Amino acid sequence: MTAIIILLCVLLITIVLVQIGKVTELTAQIKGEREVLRDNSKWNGWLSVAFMIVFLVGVFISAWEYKNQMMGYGPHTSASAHGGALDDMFNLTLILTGIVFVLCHIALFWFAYKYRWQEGRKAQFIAHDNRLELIWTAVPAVVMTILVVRGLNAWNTVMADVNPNEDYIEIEATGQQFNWIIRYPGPDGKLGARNYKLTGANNQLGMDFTDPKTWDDVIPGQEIYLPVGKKVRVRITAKDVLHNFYLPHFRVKMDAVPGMPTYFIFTPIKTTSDYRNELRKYDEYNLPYDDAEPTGAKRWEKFEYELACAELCGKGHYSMKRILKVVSQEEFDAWYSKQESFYLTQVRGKDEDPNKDKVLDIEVRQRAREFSENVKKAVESTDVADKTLTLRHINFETGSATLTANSRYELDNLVTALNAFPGIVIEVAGHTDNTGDPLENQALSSARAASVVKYLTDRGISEGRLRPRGYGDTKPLAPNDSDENRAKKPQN
Ligand SMILES: [Cu+2]
Repeated sequence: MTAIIILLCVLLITIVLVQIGKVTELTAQIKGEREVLRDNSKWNGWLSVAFMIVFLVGVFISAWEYKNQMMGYGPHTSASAHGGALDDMFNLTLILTGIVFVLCHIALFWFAYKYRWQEGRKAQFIAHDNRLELIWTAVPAVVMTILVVRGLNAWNTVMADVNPNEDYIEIEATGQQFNWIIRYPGPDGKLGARNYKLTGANNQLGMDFTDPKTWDDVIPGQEIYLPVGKKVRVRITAKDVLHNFYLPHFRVKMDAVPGMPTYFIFTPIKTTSDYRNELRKYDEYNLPYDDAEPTGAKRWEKFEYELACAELCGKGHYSMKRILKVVSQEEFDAWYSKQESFYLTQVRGKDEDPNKDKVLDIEVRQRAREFSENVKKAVESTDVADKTLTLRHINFETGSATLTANSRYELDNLVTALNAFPGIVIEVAGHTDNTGDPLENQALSSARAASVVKYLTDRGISEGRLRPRGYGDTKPLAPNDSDENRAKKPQN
């Protein structure tokens, strides 16, 4: 039905147009062709002038109206050190092309008016003019040279790589459908190696955990933090399709290309709260953030820097937005110290951990720190519970009193503690789990306590300070209800 109506409408409009054509022809015949030509020319001329004025006024009004949404105007000044140079380039280009645009626009429509057809006027033809040719070749060439040279200069400054001795932090952004995986180096300041063949459900980046530099790398949650005033080098990669690492407030924009690492270096110069305070001066940012809550937070209070993907990378493209917080160095350090190593929290000890049988340097350091804190507490405390130290990382071969190679780290911590506090005397208590014969377990626990004592005396601790004792399976460290718990064998 709708189709028939549309068809009818088209038919009727065609008939109307044909009829109008016929009427025009008829009037032309009555008035004479010349008369019609003169009228048409006059109308066209005046309409050209009207269009010239209306369009120009419209251009200026809309440019003024939207200037705050355009980069570098109103509230959205650059928040990075290099951004100002890029904004200046855009401004210069805008001014130069703006002048050319206005002149061309006026000339085009003024000429259409001025040289409209008029009775008795003949066109004057100019075949060639060297001076004109020179002017309109030389002027654009000079202007283009200025723009290109300035542009190259800015490009070389913005894209210059960091000097290895410089103070900077390097992070990594990997785009995938549809999110950014951001990786920070751990306290070593270095990002570990990656190998795409290692990519898996629990290792989205394909981090190579045989490289010690990956051990402390951090993959933070939704919010990304950066310290103000510090140079940031972002390594940019992609896993599937083209993405684009885009921080509009910092004038940072770089393609993320699968198989081709790119980078961008920038220095944030305004913290999130600095930027909010700038927005505060503008009326549009003093409107309520949520229209449903007119007395609630204002727009400037809710402002956040955003990381977006500026490549149409698929239908979930929009969801690649992330919040970036630029904070003071102290706030950054506080946030950073709370971040946990991806490897140690997600991968360590699991099947995919290539270092399962090794004790890592960072673990050794961490255990030594924990141990010395516990010893200090035990020495100072009067509570019996505090005086019992569980040596969690000492293990024996199953059913034997032979210490595993990895047990030495904890025992060395104990040697350090005994040397630090020469006055203390300890009871070394051996335990077993409750599988097997209780009598045998009793013997085994005593033997285990003895091998710990031997280890300690071999390292210069006097035997008089050590009281070995076997508790058998009577005092297990963990309830004897699972294989995992049975593996825990404390000494105190
Ligand atoms: Cu994307």
